[in-house]
Amino acid sequence: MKKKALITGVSGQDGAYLALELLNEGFEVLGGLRRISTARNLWRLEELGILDKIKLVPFELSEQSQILRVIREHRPAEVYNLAAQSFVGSSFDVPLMTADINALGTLRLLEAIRDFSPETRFYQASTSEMFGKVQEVPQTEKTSFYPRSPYGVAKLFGHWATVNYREAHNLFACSGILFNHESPFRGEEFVTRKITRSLARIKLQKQQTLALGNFDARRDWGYAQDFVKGMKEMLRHSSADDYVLATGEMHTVQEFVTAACSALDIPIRWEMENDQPIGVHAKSGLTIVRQDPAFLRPAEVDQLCGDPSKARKVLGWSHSKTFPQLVELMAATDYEREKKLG
Ligand code: NAP
Ligand code: G4F
Repeated sequence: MKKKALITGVSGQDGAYLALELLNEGFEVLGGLRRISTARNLWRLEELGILDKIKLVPFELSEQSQILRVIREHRPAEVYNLAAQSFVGSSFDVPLMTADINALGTLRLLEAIRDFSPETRFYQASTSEMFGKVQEVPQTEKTSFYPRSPYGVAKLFGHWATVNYREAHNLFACSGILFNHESPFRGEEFVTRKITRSLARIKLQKQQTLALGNFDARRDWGYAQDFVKGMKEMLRHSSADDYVLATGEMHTVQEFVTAACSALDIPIRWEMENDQPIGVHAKSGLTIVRQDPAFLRPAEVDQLCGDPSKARKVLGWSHSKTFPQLVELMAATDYEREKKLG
C-alpha cells in the first residue's frame, strides 16, 4: 500500500511543488483544500499536470471538525502544514484571522495528530519573519526571535507549539524556519512576482509604472523547489529537529528590480525624487518604477539573511539556483505568460 502524505495548503506555491515531489516518490498525496478555493486557485497544480493525481480533501484550518476527520480517516505517514494566511502585509489588516489560522490552526492540527495519529511525522512551515528585527546576522536556529507583524507573531506560536508537542508528547514534529523562497508560482502580491510580472507588462506596453513600498528592504531570496526538498529531508531524518533553510545571501528590493530589468532587457536608470528612488527608462525617459507609500508596512523587517549550516551538515541540503538565475527564470516566465495573454 502507498504511504500517505497530507499537504495542507496544497494550492499554494510550496504545496504544488511539494505535491509533485511526493508523487514522484510514490506517495498517495492528500491535498488539503479550503472551501473558499476556487478552480482559479488550482492553476499551479494544473500547470504541473498533477491535479488529477492528488486526492483533494476538504480542509480549513479554522475548522477543527474537518481537521479531525482527515487525520482520523487517513492517519497519514507525513503531514506538511503549509496552509496559512501567508501575506505579511495583510496580517496588519486581519490580525485575528491571521492568528486563528497560523497559530491556533497549527495547534488544532497538532492536537488531532496527538489524539488520532501519533505516528505521523509533522512538518510546520515556520518562517524567517519570526526573526523580524534581527538580533544577529546571519540568523541561525539559535538566534532570538523578534517578530514585527501579526503574521510573525502567529507563526512564532506555531513554531513553539511544534517544539512543545515534540518535547511534551513525543511527536515527530519538525519546524522548518524558511527564508523567502520564490518561483514563477509565487503569488502576485509578493514583491518578487509583483516586480517580474509588472516589468514584463511594462515591456509589452500593457502597464506604465510599477509602484512599490520599501526599496531598501533586504531579503535572502531562494528558489522554492529547492526549499520543498528540504522540508521532506527534515521528515526523513532519524530524529525530529528544527532547521533554517536559506541561501545566505541578501539583496535589496531595488537590486531585485535592477536584476529583473536586466533579464528583460529593459534599460533602467535610477534617480532620486523627493528623497526616494525612481526608475527611469533610459531610452524613453519615462518613469517606470516609483514609490507608493500605500505599500509601506506599519512595522518593517529591514533585513533577513539565514545561515543554513545545520541543514547542510545534518540533512545534506543546499540551494541550487543563484539570485540572477532565480530572477531570470521568474522574469522570463512572466514575459511568456503576458505575451500569451495578449
Ligand atoms: P501561499 O502560496 O500563499 O499558499 C498558502 C496556502 O494556504 C494556499 O493553498 C491557501 O489556500 C492556503 N490557506 C490559506 N488560508 C487557509 C485556511 N484558513 N485553511 C486552509 N488553507 C488555507 O504560501 P507559500 O508561499 O506556498 O508558503 C507555504 C507556507 O510556508 C505558508 O505557511 C507560509 O506562511 C510559509 N512560508 C513561506 C515562505 C515563502 O517565502 N514562500 C517562507 C517561510 C514560510 P487558497 O488557495 O485557498 O488561498
Ligand atoms: O514579498 P514580500 O511581501 O515578502 P515578506 O514580507 O518577506 O514575506 C514572505 O516571506 C516570509 C519569509 O521571510 C514568509 F514567511 C511570508 O509568508 C512571505 O512568503 O515582501 C518582501 C519585502 C518586504 O520588506 C516588503 O516591505 O519587500 C518589501 N516591499 C517593497 N515594496 C514590498 C513592496 N512587498 C510587497 N509585497 N509589495 C510591495 O509593493
